[in-house]
Amino acid sequence: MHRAHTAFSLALSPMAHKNFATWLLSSNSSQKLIKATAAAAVRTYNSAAAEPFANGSTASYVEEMYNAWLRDPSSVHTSWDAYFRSNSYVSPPNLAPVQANTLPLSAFNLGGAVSAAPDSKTIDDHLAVQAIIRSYQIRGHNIAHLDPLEINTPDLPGNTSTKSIYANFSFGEQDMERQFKLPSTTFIGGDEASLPLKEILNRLENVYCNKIGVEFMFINSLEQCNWIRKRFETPGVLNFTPEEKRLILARLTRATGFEAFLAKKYSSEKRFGLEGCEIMIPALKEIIDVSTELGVESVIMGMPHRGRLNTLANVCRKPLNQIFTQFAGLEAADDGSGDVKYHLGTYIERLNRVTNKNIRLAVVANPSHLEAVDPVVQGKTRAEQFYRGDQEGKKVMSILIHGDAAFCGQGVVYETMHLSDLPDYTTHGTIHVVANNQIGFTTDPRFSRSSPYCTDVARVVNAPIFHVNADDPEAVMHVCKVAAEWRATFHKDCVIDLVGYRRNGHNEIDEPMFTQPLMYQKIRKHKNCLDLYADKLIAEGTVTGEEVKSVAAKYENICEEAFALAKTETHVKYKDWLDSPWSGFFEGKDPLKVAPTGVKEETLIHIGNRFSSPPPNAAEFVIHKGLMRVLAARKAMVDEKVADWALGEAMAFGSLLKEGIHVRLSGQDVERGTFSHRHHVLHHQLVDKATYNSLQHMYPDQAPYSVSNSSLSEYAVLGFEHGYSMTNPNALVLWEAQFGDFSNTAQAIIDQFISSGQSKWVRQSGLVMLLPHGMEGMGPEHSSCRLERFLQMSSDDPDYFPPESDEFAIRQLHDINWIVANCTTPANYYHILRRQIALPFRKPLILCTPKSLLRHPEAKSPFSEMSEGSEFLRIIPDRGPAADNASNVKKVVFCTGRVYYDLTKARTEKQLEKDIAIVRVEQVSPFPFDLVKEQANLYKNAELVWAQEEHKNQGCWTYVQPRFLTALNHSRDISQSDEQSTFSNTTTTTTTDNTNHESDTDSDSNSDKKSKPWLSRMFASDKGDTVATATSATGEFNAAKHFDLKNVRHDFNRPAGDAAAPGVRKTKTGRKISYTGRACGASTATGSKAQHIRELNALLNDAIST
Ligand SMILES: Cc1ncc(C[n+]2csc(CCOP(=O)(O)OP(=O)(O)O)c2C)c(N)n1
Ligand SMILES: [Mg+2]
Repeated sequence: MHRAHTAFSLALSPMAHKNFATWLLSSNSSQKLIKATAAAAVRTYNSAAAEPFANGSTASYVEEMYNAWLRDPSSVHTSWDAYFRSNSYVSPPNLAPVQANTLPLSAFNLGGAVSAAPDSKTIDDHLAVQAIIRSYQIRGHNIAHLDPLEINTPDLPGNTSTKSIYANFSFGEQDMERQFKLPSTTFIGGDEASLPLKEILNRLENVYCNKIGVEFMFINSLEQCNWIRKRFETPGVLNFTPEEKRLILARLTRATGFEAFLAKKYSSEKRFGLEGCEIMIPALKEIIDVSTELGVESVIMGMPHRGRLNTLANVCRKPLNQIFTQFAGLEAADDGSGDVKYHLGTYIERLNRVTNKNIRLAVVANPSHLEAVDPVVQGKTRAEQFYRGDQEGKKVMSILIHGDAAFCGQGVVYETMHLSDLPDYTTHGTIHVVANNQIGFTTDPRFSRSSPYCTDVARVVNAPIFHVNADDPEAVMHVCKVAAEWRATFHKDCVIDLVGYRRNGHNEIDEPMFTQPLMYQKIRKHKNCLDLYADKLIAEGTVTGEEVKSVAAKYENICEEAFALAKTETHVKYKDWLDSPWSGFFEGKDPLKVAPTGVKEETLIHIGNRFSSPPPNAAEFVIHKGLMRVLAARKAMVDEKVADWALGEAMAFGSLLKEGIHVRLSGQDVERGTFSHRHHVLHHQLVDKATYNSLQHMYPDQAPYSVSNSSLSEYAVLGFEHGYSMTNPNALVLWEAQFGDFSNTAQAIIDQFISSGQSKWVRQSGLVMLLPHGMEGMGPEHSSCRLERFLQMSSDDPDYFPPESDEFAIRQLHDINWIVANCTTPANYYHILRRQIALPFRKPLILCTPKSLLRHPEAKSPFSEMSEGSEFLRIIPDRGPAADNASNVKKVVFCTGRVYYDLTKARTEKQLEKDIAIVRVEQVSPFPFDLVKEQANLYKNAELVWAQEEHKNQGCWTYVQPRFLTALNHSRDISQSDEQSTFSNTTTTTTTDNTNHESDTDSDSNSDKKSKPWLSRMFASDKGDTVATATSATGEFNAAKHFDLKNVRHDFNRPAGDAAAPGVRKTKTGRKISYTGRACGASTATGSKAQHIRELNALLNDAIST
């Protein structure tokens, strides 16, 4: 404490930088730096104190100590007093032992002064040399030759020449031959303990200011700093054997040859080539080689467009013909919507020829949204580590590849970085590779970031950053080797910044001279990396010119053969582009059979008892009194055989765990639950970190349960859980938003992955999104999860009533992109969670979850609704007097979610139980057409109303209205000619064809037409012939490819078939559904609590009246 204080005040005192080390500070920013240094001194004091005497980081401290001691020996700690009085080195308390290459100063003949006790000048000079060494280590990267074009330097203050490192110091030419002892914080000496100053400077210059710029001195660990210093400073680290050089050359030849081949064969196609940064391919291979050698068996990669095809071809060794078929515009032979070739993923198992070990490589499919794939890769990696029991990340690792502009521009990079060290999210070190071509589309770095480097974001997690000139293959390989070893040693993130350039425009068709004329003039004259390296190897005699040519020709032949093979392909197969195959999951399964979701009552009782019990060692484990009451209340419910929301959820989790299904719940504050209802983790009130999680102790052979409070991020954490869910279908992965509306900060994950992943990339996911939702007077935020948005993205056709059969529900689920539901009972919540696993396929589930219902006395379910024979109810019909007296019921109110409880209360108060039926739509999408029809038929004389508490333009209304009409039209007599007339706004019907209008009585008779996608139905010719379709098994339709314009019927006012504008279509009997609820609103605001209650009452009055 005392020393920390001293260090702080010394650093702040003007003297601290007057006499010493002023050269460290550039004039214009010195004040800022002094403060920063002061803060850093305090923050990093402990690690600095562990350093041996007079090393770089404590040099100024020791100097000040020494000066203070000269003035007044009693002003310093007695250990320092003893040191300064002694003639030889005495290790002060708490300081690390002398290192192998550290000898007392007195052991040297320092500049001719033969003396047992060095004079103060000698000490000053040594301290200065040490400070110079440290300065190189800290700031050498600022002036390293990183840019192959030599036009961009990091935007840092001060001089960029070497002199700036030590210009203000007083060494002159005469000092250059003086021998200086090397501190233990440098390895430039190798076996030598001292070197002449000139040699010290030369070596430092070479290590830190050449083609590699290492940024690492901000790391808070001395051990890690030393580790890095050793890897870069040790003499000879950059010496490669001829074999190694040939391997680099061969790999570079392939990387370069691949782009050249594509350019030749598909000159007008976009491919986002890697030219200017081809070294990325050998770099990735080096990382993988070294990592495999160190034990890694599976590498999961995420990357954007740039160099993606090259990576697939030359890193993953994906068959070239499969890649080339992507250029041919072939039809798909299977599911998948033909996402562009540089977005598809892949998965390959192969032998690594360098290490002779088997390795799995996956490149995760990624959307255009740059960096969105990062957390997905991390989640997938984490899951793979989990399932392999790889708790330290020794077998599975991730590599994330970034563009320079995206890496610094996209916030999700930062959010993902912050997962890197969290216990339940870490992947034990990710290697980030930035393909830094010093441009983003058309924008220069100086306009796209405010930080000196595009990699600065990584500093927040203390990741070392290795900048390297992409034109120096050997420097790049060294950096990659160090990065792989770093990860294997410390299991922490690190960054490789490959500074190259972009030879062409953003894509190959783009003209870069419009915007970067000078840069491109330089690029045009710049030899490519392969040629530069080949010239070097030829000049030094490692290879001959003929060899270089023959390696290139050989690869071109390989490409030609694959090209010929690709020409024989007639279809692309999306199955070849799956990044997460679920081997064995689909095989032998009936795709339309759902396993039962009810379980034995004794199982429920067992889970309930465990869930409501304190830890087995309850006597020592002190639980908060409030939680004792919660547990007691749970126990009482179990005794009564009823469950509230939290208990229903625990029943679902517990029963799945019993069945061997891993459950993972993640999100902000999920362990307790935002609304303090869950309490899965009990905390010992007296012992830190002592916790008990009963769901982890339900059964001895259960699957693991994990519940994790996450970082305060939606984008990264939702992406992470999505990635986790992709890995293994036999797991229930749930992400919970704090309040439903916060999910919109993860919108890119929702849009780009969750809603569309299957249709784009044939990738299924059973991820559950729990979104607290309900207008409860809490203001514009915290109320709505924006259910309407999820519904709008649902692929459920509003105008198509699928054929009715026993398999209606499962077929709908099979065909939909995701499920959207709003359950009102714990039992239904329990069933829908279990159904996620019971389904023979996986679909994401968007689930509105309640807030006030968590404690609502009526929102409870008897065990009988969860036990064997019970199931998820898509609709919960009215079970009261109205149902017994259906034909006399005057009104049926359909609703979803918590408003149901308000409606029933109002109905009871008004004694209208016989007159008004209330039907809950629990699964909103896919829409339960069949059950709605059934309910409407049951109450045949009743008026039909949809009641919702959300505003009219929000919630379910716009989604359910057209679907109600479709459902109703199937339940009433309605002839085709009648139907014509029911289109009240039909103005320009240009066809006499009625064949697309569905018969209300025989829904199967038109099933062929109905089962066609809407575009196909819309554009079918008058004669009923169909346009060519690319309908996949999942019902996707590639309109762009298959528009047959000859067949297009130009009638956009009135879609053919069963489509109709919402609200205008009526049945023959005039049956329709009307809306009751709030008017449209610009936000989800309901005003003050009082206003909210007024509006809710108005809704209830309206809905509950006859
Ligand atoms: C989130 C997002 N915003 C914008 C874009 C459009 N866009 C595509 S590439 C690109 C430039 C990317 O630059 P950089 O990250 O440096 O990669 P490079 O293309 O240079 O390899 C932009 C802005 C995008 N794909 N994703
Ligand atoms: Mg770029």
